[in-house]
Amino acid sequence: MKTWRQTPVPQLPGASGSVRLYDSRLRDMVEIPAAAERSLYVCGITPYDATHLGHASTYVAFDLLNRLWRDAGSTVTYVQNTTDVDDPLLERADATGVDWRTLAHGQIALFQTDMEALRVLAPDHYIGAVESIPWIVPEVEKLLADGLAYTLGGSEGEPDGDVYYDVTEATRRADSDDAWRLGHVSHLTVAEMIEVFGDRGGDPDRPGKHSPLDPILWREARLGEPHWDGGTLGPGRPGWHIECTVIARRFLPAPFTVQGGGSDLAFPHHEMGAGHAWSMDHTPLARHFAHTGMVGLDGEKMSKSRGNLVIVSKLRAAGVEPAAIRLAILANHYRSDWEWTQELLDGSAARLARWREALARAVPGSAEPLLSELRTALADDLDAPRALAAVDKWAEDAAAGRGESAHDGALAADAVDALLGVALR
Ligand code: 5CA
Ligand code: ZN
Repeated sequence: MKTWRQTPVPQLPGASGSVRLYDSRLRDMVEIPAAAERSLYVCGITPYDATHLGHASTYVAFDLLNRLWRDAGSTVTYVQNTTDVDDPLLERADATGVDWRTLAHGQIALFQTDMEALRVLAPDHYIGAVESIPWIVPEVEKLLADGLAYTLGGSEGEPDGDVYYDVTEATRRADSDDAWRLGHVSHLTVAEMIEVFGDRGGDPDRPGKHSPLDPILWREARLGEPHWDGGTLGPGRPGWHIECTVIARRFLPAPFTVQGGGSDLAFPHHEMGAGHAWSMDHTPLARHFAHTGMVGLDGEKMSKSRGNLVIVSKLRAAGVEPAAIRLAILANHYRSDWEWTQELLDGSAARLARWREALARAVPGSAEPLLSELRTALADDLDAPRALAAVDKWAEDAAAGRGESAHDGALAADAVDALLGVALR
């Protein structure tokens, strides 16, 4: 699938080094050394509604990592999917009388425009679930053949032939520290998993499953639902977790460096994806898992299903500058849960104006130390609030002094652009 237009990144003198990142599987900080190659998979949107601030903050967070690795001289391979066929998308299409493909294509186009406006670097591969179906079918067939998946007989209202992943059997086969077992990524207890599974795309109450937590791998065609050739599986469509697993395996090394997404994806999505990958070829899916905090509005997680949304494209249409939106996101640490407010946005627009005014009055010799502070802050678990404070200080010094170093103004602007993704000129 087409990705969005690439944002130019200014070249900076010197280079970033290793990055400390909180790995949510290890529940600890890890030191990721600078290396020639780095790989990143960030779970993309389900395109049934417009991009909201929660989505945007997740993509901006991983964009910081992407930028930092590039600044360290790494060649980064970045893959993002889009879940362009799924239950919520089909339900929305039905409810609004729009063809599901038209809905998905429209929302993907809008998302890509938002990402471009927010200067999120484009992925190297932007892959839809639909286009990945021919790669998924053989993997599900193999899991069945290996006894790690099973087919469910029909029950009331459900046809024969849905294929489920057997989490108990996969856990039973775990034979090394690296091997996946249920809870390997999310560390939730079984009771906690069961509690959230139903709200996060799972079907804990479906009769006949070996475990309530078994996720679906292949859903047999239902009347009126889109379906594709599934080889020996019969016509149908894939389950959510196997899509990301197969896409990541196809376009990235095994294991790749970081799997990213919001904290709501740790379970079941990243948990099950890691399981599928291990079951496929006894290699971890990703070396590290990183999760962003949830953005809320009026005390609740911002979500399409709740409808309490601040939509990026609507803000832009109302004349809000994307750089101000990006700064509002960066004012919060990516791992914290935070609230979107109008004051936050107003404050960010004012900050952007202060930084811009400072460019022409830069104190001579001030840009190199700023660049190094930005690198240090971001290398410490992507500490964007600390990076913003460093630019604030730099801008205050510029406003207070009589300097007007064109060199320092230009270098500071390049540093803010390359590392924070905020264009000041
Ligand atoms: N298509 C799947 C991933 S394969 C999906 O979760 N789509 S989504 O549209 O629901 O979310 C896209 C990304 O935004 C995910 O990484 C999700 O964790 C993140 N996200 C969703 N809501 C929020 C929120 N309120 N705050 C922060 N991140 C969020
Ligand atoms: Zn995903």
